[in-house]
Amino acid sequence: MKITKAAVNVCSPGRNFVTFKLETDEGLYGLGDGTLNGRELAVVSYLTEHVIPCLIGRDPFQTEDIWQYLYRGAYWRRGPVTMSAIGAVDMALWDIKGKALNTPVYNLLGGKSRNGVLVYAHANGADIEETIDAVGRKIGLGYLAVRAQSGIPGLDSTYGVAKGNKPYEPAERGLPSESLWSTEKYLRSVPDLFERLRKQFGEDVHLLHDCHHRLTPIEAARMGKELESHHLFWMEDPVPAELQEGFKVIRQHTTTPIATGEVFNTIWDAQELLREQWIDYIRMTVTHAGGLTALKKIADFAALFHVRTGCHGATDLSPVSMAAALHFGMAIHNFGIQEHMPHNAETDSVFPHGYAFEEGYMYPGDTPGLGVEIDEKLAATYPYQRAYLPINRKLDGTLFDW
Ligand code: GCO
Ligand code: MG
Repeated sequence: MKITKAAVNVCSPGRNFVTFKLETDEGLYGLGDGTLNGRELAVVSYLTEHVIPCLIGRDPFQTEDIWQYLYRGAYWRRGPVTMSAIGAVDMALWDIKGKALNTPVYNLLGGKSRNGVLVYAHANGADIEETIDAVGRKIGLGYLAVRAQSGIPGLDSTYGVAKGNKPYEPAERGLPSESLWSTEKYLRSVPDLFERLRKQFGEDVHLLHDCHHRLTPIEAARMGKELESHHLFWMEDPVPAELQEGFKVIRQHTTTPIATGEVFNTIWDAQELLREQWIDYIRMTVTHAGGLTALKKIADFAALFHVRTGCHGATDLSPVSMAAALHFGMAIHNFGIQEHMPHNAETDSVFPHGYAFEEGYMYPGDTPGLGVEIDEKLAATYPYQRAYLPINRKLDGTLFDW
């Protein structure tokens, strides 16, 4: 079998998605997600100008060789744009492989290791009362694990809290909006939120929280300690992770489990965190980590150090990436949990798919390959729109981490 054609589709059914499509001389095609939130067209150009011409004529079964060709062959390694482009190609190749062998992708990754993929939902509220209600609604929908983010008293808007009645969406059309930040106010409010949530919902539900890289190691250590009695499933991205050693301080002070890695793109971003056992969950995605080929190796390496996966699954990852994550989560042994933010109805109709949610778990379905399609005609009715993630400033105006 040979690759005969490749193209990139950009659409915006509510938010932007970059979808890569590979076609073969045997009439099979594969899809991959290359969406990099807020920097979508950089990946499109990388794929169109630099990658597609090199793929024509290759054997799509050579997932390993093509991965190495794109990673080593470019000379310029790593980085979110490069790795999302490689991720998109790799996903499409596995999709083709599954279709050619007439089997779902999870069977190519080791087969089923579990009955379903445990997922966590998002619950957001402007204040503690609203967040408690939102968590209750997610539990009512059948979720067994819920991430809770609440507005902070004294701050107008903050990470994870939706504007108006719309679901929280991590990108906005137009230029970046700005929010205000106070670590002091944040550190005072989070323990109260989880105390109230445990009182209300008991110990059975898994509760998670995302700090979104906003603390220093010693602040994160304090927060982890104060949250210990509320038994969080994890505290996510407590600090920016460029300095992997920063996690050592947190680890020395608290038993609250730690997750990080949604912005990582290769094993080199995490190898010290893993080797030193400073984290409990690694959150890299199939898209941004360079595809299933790379993520499988990362998960196997993490397994040596008792680290499980907790892949990023926000709405800025398309249904193609979601499907890949579910096949992956079904197959690997050290799966921990998968993030699940349901896409809007427009996105679901542009990307018809076989995966489904039921009673706390998701299932990739048994369609050969990844089990996702793209309706290109419909996609064309939702053209690309420039959009950005917000930025964040401290109360005195200093630009801060978002
Ligand atoms: C999460 C994330 C998202 C990201 C967004 C970036 O845990 O789901 O932190 O909200 O910020 O996906 O593109
Ligand atoms: Mg996060």
